[in-house]
Amino acid sequence: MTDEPLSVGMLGYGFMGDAHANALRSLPQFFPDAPAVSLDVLVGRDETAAREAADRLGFDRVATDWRDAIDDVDVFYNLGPNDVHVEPSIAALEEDVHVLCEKPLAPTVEAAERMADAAAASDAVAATGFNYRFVPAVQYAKQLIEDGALGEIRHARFRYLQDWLVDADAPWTWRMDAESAGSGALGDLGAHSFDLARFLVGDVDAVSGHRETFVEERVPEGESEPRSVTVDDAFAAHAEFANGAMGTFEATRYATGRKNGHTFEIDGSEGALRFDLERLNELEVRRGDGRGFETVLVTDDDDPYGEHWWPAGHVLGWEHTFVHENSEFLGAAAGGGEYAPDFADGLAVQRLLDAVERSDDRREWVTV
Ligand code: SOE
Repeated sequence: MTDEPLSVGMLGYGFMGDAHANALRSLPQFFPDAPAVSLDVLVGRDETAAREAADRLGFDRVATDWRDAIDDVDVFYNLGPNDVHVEPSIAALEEDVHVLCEKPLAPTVEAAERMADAAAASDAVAATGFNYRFVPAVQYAKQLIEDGALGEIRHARFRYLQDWLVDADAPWTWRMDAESAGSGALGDLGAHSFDLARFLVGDVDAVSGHRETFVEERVPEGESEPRSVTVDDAFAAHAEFANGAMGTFEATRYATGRKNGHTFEIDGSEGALRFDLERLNELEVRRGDGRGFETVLVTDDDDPYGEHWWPAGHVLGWEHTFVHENSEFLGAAAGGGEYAPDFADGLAVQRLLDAVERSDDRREWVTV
């Protein structure tokens, strides 16, 4: 383990830039054993906007071309649109620079395969930004499943519901463009669900998928001409897990009144679990032949990451998932350890997204 701070390059300074920069600033106070970092360079195409963001987030300098950033840093955060995940991440890994790339890993399976190959050939750590694995209640759920508290898993139901496109006048963004994003609600939201499903239940063998696009054109902010929406607004899928469990998945940007409703329910022969991201400190657990579900508040000292934060019951929020994720990622980067979810996990999820699309195109079940 090196004593020098790890120098950080970050591409992108929107929502995810804020989330990761906030996490990096929190680490020294709450995770004092995490490797120290220095915020070296922020990458953005618009120099003025990047400089303003660099000042706000605490970066020393800016670069308008990612190629000028990756040679000089130890760790590279790729937080750009999905099509920008590919070449910069591969180039960084070829230089043995550690990479944390946001999800979904890429716009296509072919690109995700190239990224996973680059990760396999590199000495660096390659992380995919599935931050919901780092919710303490999700890790508690995993422990329960591994300890056999649910017995044999029969059902897994995942839903990710948002409503920011219910308004037909909401502006067009890159998230609605197939070339930049790959897919819509499927890749943006469903990717999180598929990752949690793999984490908690196991591999998926086959899917039957259905996608819809409800509004075909939208106008970009500040422009007058509409652009086509070339991705799905919503999807639903049935899934067959390798362990025999049945899965259902649904994600949408049109669930009126739902802001970030990521829920799952897992039913087994001996017990069951329910989780709702909008109540992320809690896990509802049904054990044995009890009459209903017990609500477990997952904030004790001996709960996952509990000792790092406040006394029991002083709840955590969405931003803490990024602190946990970054402590694990940087620990692996500095210490040469293993990290999950890595690019192989990102590729596995990409194959599921692709299978849903192929299944919908063909109107039949497809093997993943
Ligand atoms: C937007 O739909 C979004 O910010 C996703 O991109 C994130 O991955 C998810 O965590 C919250 O919603």
